Amino acid sequence: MNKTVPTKPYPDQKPGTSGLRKKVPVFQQQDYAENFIQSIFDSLEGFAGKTLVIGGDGRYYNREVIQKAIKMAAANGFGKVMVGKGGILSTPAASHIIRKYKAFGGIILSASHNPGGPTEDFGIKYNIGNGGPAPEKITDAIFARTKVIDSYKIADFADINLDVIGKQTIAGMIVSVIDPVEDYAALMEELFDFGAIRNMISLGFRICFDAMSAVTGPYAKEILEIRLGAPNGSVRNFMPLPDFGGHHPDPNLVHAKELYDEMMGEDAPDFGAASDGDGDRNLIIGKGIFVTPSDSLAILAANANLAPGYSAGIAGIARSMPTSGASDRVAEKLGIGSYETPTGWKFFGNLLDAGLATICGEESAGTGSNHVREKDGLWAVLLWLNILAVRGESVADIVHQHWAAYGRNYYSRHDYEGVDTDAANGLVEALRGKLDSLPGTQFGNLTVATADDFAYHDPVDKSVSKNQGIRILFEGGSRVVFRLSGTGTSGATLRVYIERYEPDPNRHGLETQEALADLIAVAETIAVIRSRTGRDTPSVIT
Ligand code: G16
Repeated sequence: MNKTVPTKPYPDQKPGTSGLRKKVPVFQQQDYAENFIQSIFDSLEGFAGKTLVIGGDGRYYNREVIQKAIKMAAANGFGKVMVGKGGILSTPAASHIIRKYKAFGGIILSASHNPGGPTEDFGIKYNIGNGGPAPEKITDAIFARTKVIDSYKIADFADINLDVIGKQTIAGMIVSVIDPVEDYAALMEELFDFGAIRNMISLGFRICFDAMSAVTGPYAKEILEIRLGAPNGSVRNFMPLPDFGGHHPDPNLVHAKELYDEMMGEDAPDFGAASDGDGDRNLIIGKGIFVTPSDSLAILAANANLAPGYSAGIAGIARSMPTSGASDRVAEKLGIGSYETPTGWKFFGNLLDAGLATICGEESAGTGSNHVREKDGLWAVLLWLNILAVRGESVADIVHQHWAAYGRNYYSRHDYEGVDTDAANGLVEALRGKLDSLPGTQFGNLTVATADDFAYHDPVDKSVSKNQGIRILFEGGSRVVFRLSGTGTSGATLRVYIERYEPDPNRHGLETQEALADLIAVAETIAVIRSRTGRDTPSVIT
């Protein structure tokens, strides 16, 4: 039986960079999740009788919201729901399942790399039929709807047993509980030369993959250990836990420090990697060398043709604006298109659908291709392994050769987390006010060439997205970018992105922060970060 339940709007359901993210107690307020899910459905047309994919990263409150979403999908007229066993679906696997089974769309429950638990973060995002995050047109409509919603529809049936694979019809809708790993693993086997990777591993190549007690555990176990033969224990922290074992499932040098330390140690494995809460981010570390996400994007794109799935070459490379320009040089050499988009995977969707870009990436540890419409952590790991197996060289050798051929983009991001929102907005406003006067200004050896607030003109649907980050570009190609994160859940996070291009191979051996010291100082001079935020140092440096 379907019920229509009266409700009152919440004013704070604006989707951010990647869906709605809030603390669990916020989501636990009466009808909070229901309002958002109904607002998603109310913003869509033509889904009657169609399929909806539902899954999440297993974090605290995942199962409860999945039950609500299934019952609401039934009451709203979907014909079928496909849900991952245990409520589990990594973000890239969900994207693949939406595409493979031609679903109408999908609801993914995740707050990505943010911590989980009763007082930590939760999130809901909607992906469209191409498997990618809903574009701004839809997220804007969802937000508008949340502000006026007065009722939601929900079917009245007992909770679905999510732990048994199988199909049942309930309230006129098919509910299919599926293996979350199988389809995804099969796709990876199509794209990569599993034989070559298996052979490399059998000859003693050692892998260490940290699943960070998050969703990629079951995927990595199946693919790396079972299908590729890496010894038991190569995948660690592989059980998805509702609180990620109390850690941030964020694969960066701060939260994956143990892995980093091991990879810098004496008897380090050949290849270290980690993924985040929902499996779309990646961290790549070779023996003795961390590969920045921006470099990883460039190197993967330059060598993608070594993997069977990309042997015909790639059509173009897209990167988010704050990501370093390293991949632009690869695109130039390959004679293919390069695209600069705002932060947020949703902006790559049109370029991938139109066949303009094949490989996309972001400085925030995301890389992916046209195989799905999300970034994909394990995909990046497997493409690296495929390249290593074919080239027979170490990660460090491959990186150094890449720099020698293309030049090195020294790159770092400084995050100031949990800053007072007004102070952060004030800082950005003040920067905007300075943009016109900055060009030509000299700071030590650095002269500002241009300064602007990045606006993106989508070449496919011609939409324009403004205010996507303050860029200060210096003569010679260095730059500093300032923007506020769209994924935080408390206060504001100021991100400062710092980049310097160094063509001379004799100067490729500097320590990153040292190489960027003058730019870091100029960022402080221009934005007055310390006094505006009250912080002496960044909370995280990546
Ligand atoms: C999300 C988006 C990414 C974005 C990242 C950081 O990643 O999908 O496109 O780069 O957030 O965004 P921000 O700088 O606004 O915090 P994820 O892995 O959190 O879904």
